[in-house]
Amino acid sequence: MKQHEIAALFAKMADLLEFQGENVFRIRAYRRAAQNLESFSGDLDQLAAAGTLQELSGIGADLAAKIQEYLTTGRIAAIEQLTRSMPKGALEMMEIPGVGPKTAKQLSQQRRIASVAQLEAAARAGQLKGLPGFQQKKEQNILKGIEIVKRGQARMHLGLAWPLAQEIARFLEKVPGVSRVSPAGSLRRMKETIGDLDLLAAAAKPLKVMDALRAAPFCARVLVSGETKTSIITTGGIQVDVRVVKPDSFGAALQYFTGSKEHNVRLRELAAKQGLKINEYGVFSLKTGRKMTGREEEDVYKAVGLRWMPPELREDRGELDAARTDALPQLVEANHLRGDFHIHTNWSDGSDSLPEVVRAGEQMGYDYIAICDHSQSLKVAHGMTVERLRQQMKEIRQLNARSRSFRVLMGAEVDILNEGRMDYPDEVLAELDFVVGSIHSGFTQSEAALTKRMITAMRNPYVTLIAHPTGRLMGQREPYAIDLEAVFRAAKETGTAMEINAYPQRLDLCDTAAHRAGELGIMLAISTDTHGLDQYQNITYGLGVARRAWLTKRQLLNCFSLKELLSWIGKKRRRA
Ligand code: DGT
Ligand code: CA
Ligand code: CA
Ligand code: ZN
Repeated sequence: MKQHEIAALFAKMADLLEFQGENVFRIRAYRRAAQNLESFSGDLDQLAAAGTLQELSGIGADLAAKIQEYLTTGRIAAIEQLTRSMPKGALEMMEIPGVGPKTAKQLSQQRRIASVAQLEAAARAGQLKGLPGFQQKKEQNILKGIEIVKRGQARMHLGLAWPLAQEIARFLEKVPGVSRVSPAGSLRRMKETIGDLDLLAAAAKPLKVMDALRAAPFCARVLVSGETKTSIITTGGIQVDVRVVKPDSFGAALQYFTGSKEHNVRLRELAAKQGLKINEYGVFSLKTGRKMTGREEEDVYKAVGLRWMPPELREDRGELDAARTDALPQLVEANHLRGDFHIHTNWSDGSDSLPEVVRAGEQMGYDYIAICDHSQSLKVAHGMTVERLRQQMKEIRQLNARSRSFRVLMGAEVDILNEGRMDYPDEVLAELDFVVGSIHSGFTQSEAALTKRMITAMRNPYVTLIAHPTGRLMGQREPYAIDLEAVFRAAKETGTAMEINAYPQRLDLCDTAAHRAGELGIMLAISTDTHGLDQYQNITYGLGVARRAWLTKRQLLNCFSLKELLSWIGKKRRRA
């Protein structure tokens, strides 16, 4: 499997030589050798031992010596030396799609460009046109290439990272010799965005796992690969770090690589005070150096006198103190959830029919769902007129007549219009079981105006839940200006619930806001805003936010039984 690493180095060598303006035959020789190595399926170590590396197609004495050097030392000195001689920024520029060695050379020698940022500025200002062979199109291509690189470096949302991590975990579990696999890092903590994916495996022979990983169908590029860690770029352009440890260190490694870094620093401080050292291999006595434990994560915490705590809490937000005083919350769990609110069908902008959506909700194992299609003003989403809403209610009543164990609540996602008026009259809202209030327009209003608008809606006795309270769409739209503290006070006062919208680009409320809401004693609800059947599964991400917010099942409307739920909704209505 080392052939892939050497192939990558040879390809880099070709680029470096081209930058230096070296002999084209030499450059071509490296490129060809890289390609041949890439498709070689034998054992390089064996060839090297037999002294027959030169029998490989395209490998002469010089390249055979370099392969031998890599096999024995893990590096190729000539390549490192050439890398050091490159002008500042040139290597980074060569990573940009559309910028090869020749262009990078022009840019750094003729324009003294020394970073990607400088390159971007020059291309935007149209300053590259004078270079030989440069047309305007090339400037545009460079800007596009920079965009692609930046996107690759940007953090991805959970909806992308989670399924990929599951796929890679399943792959690792099937590698012979692997006894345990777990996601780690920010993904295991269910952070709303993920920098890179981290996975951990236990195996007696880690190198075998590394070999399998480099040959995996989802692996597009190998960044580094050694005894304990392999980093790859997937075919989808995502960086994945996989660490493999011996089974008796699995718990310690899992604790370490789950993080967060801040949590780990705190935990290690605590350990040091007790004469202990914690690292990724285990818990050790500072005095004797003896390893005390490390197989299970629980043992690591126990060694410093703490209870195990869920990864979602490990952000250095007071969880270690809470663990010490036995004040950790009993976090909400997937099997506590009895229903989902805020579900769309093809009566507005959902893609599936009411019966299909209902059946899928039942298959989620829920006791109830609330169908909440859009209201009349939201024309882009085919908002329903009062007449259509009443037709839908009729169909829901018919569906309910057929099932005793599952209840479909008649609801609507009703626009909160300017000034806080609702998009259906009160007598229509009164016919519904569940009303979601949403702001979908006028995002540019002042903070004062938006806050007042939302609070006015919350004073309406029929509004059960405020959907996606800040309106953010990650990567697309910032939250609108709203005074959440004032909104939360109104929620408390009026008995209105606040949503944790589980759609991965929204996750709105976010973890810290939901935590604050929980602290103030406000009822919350996780809902998926499902527009297609597979989106019911997004509940996982909303659950992650709720757990990161320290919430328990008593604080979430969708952990209530149907009876408790209806009574909770009725309380606000009766109070008015
Ligand atoms: P990300 O990838 O930016 O979303 O965030 P993480 O938390 O996944 O961070 P990452 O991938 O850099 O590292 C994974 C874990 O490894 C991290 O959560 C804690 C641990 N770790 C990494 N670097 C350090 C460090 O310098 N000190 C300590 N104590 N732990 C570290
Ligand atoms: Ca990570
Ligand atoms: Ca990482
Ligand atoms: Zn919606």
